[in-house]
Amino acid sequence: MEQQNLTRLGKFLCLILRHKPETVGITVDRRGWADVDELIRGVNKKYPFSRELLEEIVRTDAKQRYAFSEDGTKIRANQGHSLPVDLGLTPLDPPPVLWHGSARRFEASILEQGLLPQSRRQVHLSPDYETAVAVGRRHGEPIVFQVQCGEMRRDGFFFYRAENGVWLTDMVPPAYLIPVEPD
Ligand code: HQG
Repeated sequence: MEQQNLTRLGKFLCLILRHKPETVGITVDRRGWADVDELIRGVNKKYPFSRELLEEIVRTDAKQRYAFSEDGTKIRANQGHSLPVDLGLTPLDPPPVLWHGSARRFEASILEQGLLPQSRRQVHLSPDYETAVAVGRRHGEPIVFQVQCGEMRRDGFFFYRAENGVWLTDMVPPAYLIPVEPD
């Protein structure tokens, strides 16, 4: 299938698996897993869909947003949920710093309140500066914060790494944020 259509279907899959499984009449379990057959039947009511197409979307997704269960009968989004799921990830020691990209219009509020998960379950942090700039640009003029994760960890905060390399934490108080001006 053409990349453009794959991307469109991928966005729909994100909506279902992260936010609104009811859109296609399915549910996800507390770990975020949806039954693959139910998902295919559900999506099929709106668009022609198949296991092959689902596998192509999962395989070609630029951010590796989805994962199949080991036996291939279930699928979930690796991160980005607003649904109340617990991915069951093991806390990990983070690198000394990670990065968060946001938009200029949120800067004052972030410096006052810290990073909050807003509509998602957790705050998303990028492993490198360039990725953070790209994440920030989705929202407008990008700004980037360097997040002092080593220090946070020593102070008792927990960090998790989603299967696609995105780091997750519950919130980041302003004291651990260093604004970095993009070039
Ligand atoms: C901002 C994408 C005001 C935060 C990306 C962000 C990522 C605050 C926005 C993943 C704030 C929420 C997540 C505060 C945080 N005051 N604004 N106190 N605290 N914000 O989309 O991190 O393509 O929910 O900076 O690549 O942008 O979907 O989070 O700008 O990995 O797979 O509130 O989503 O991946 O926006 O993006 P989002 P995000 P996907």
